[in-house]
Amino acid sequence: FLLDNKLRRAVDRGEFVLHYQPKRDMTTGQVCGLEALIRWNSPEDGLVAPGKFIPMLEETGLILEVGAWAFGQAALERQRWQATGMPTPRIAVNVSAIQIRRADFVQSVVNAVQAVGASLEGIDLEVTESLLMEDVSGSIEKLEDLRNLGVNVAIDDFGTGYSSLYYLARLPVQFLKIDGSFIYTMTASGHSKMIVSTIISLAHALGMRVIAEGVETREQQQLLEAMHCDEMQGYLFSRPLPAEQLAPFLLQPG
Ligand code: G
Ligand code: G
Ligand code: MN
Ligand code: NA
Repeated sequence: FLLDNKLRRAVDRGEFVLHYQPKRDMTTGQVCGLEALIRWNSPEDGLVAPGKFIPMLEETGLILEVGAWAFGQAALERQRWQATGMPTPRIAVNVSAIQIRRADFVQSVVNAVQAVGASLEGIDLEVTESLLMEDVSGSIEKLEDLRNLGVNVAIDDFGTGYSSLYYLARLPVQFLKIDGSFIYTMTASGHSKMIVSTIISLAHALGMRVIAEGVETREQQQLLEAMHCDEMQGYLFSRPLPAEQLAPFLLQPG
């Protein structure tokens, strides 16, 4: 209950920040997108990772408020970079089950960016596969509304849930993100390597682009290149960075 109160206060005081992890286009070598990853800048505890507070935000329902804030903040920061003439890749925002299950989810995203005087231009989202499979018809409808607003959708942590391939083909989704656990074990395990290459083929057959997450070594990158993976994300390319450290990164040539 203590954390509960601290989080309520954190929401009221605006103690959350977004860090941005660049995604690299494996063909051009350039930054082709950013993933927004929330942190809690706590006066008592410093920068707190999302694993430590997202579950509590979900339990208390505060995730609705914070999740909406994340969309507004990402749209606003992107608009500010754009105004300074900086290259402005698309930004993907993570969403929780509790957010997307709500009938007013799409409208809440639209409202959140309008409230800060920004637009949805260049904003995408990431959602886990189990979440979409929970309510396929409801998901399809919302994802289609989002696509009509120019928002791309990535299925996050792909390979760890229970996807129905039947439904996967029907979801209006543009990206699959291969879970980092497969990338991590890929160089040692023939199984993981086979799973990764199969996911890449599957995604391409369905007309989706593939993002490998958690890429930490050159060896992993080279394997992924040989498998025609489209994008990579991970410490090898860049850690998640605060907005003010991103500028030099976005300006560097591939
Ligand atoms: O670095 P990392 O510790 O940033 O993120 C851990 C987890 O927290 C990831 O699974 C990520 O999807 C989730 N996460 C990060 N930012 C957000 C956010 O703004 N909203 C939600 N719902 N989840 C987030
Ligand atoms: O949203 P998602 O569950 O995909 O969150 C991505 C998580 O992976 C974040 O916690 C992020 O900080 C973390 N991450 C990003 N790159 C790497 C990496 O190269 N290695 C590891 N171990 N974690 C990473
Ligand atoms: Mn993600
Ligand atoms: Na993930």
